[in-house]
Amino acid sequence: MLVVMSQGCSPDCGERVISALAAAGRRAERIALADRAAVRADGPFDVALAEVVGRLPGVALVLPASRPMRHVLRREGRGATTVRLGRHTIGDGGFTIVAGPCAVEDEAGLERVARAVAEAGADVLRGGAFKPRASPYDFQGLGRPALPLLARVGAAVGLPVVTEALDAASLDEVSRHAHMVQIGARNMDNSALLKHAGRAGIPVLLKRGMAATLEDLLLAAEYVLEEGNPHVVLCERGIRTFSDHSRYTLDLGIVPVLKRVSHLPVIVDPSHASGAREVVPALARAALAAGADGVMVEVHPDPLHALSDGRQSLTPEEFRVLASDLRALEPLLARHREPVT
Ligand SMILES: [Mn+2]
Repeated sequence: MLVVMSQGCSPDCGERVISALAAAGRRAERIALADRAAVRADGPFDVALAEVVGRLPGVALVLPASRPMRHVLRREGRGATTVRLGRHTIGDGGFTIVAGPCAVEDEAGLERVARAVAEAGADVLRGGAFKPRASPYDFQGLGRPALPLLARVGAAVGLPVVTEALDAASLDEVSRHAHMVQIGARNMDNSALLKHAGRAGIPVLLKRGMAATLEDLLLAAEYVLEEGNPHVVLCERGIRTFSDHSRYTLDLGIVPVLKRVSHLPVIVDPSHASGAREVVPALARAALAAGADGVMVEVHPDPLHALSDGRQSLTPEEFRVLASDLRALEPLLARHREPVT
């Protein structure tokens, strides 16, 4: 458990936290974060104890984490981080809709989807060039040739582009053609790639690993920020549980917690989480209600014949309905996305 103190709180406040933890049988020690003090306690996270400690004077946050974080935690007196992609900004209180095919398959198909999602009100175009697939025998993406294609089509429909990189070489390629690089769930704990993205300076869409805790995800983002790149958007995309009715379990519960403890924008990917087209709109609407800064949704002109993830891809018409529902709900739920101070 990590108890983050307010900036400039007196040493007495820290002592009171340590005493309260000691009374609950926890060994605790004072540690220094970048701009303030914190107390780290041994043992598992305890919700009731966190509530008791959270009410003590001078306590800013109580986190289910034990390792220090210098950059990703919410900072007093400073607003939430916004990430700019071309003319669009993520995390400014608006709701960002990222949409497009799982993979770029060919120019004509990409152009059809891009036009459809742009007309339906999407803010950002997605499309995979390098695909990290579960099987080496599955379609691996078009690779490098897909990048200029994405850039051309994005510019033609007026949308910034996000696409995934798998390693340092593909990240450099992506940086030359896209507005944002995605680091996928399978690469979330690839610290070399995270550092490389940090040094590259390009905005990063960081997806939560399928077995990553809140602390794991925040520490992964910490790698990018530590290298001097503050343009990070976190993405919940479903975790592995015992559930057998969907591909993964969308952990919407992490959204309000991330928004409370971190200044980074948070978006939700209901497509990869559910793996099922008919479930995606409900989860996307729920993500908006949970306070996410946006969603990322897969759309394909002919899902039955998609080379990857067709089962979870919306048709352009289904996406048009979803986008219009989200835009209608957005003003009702806007106050839940306002930066917490
Ligand atoms: Mn996909």
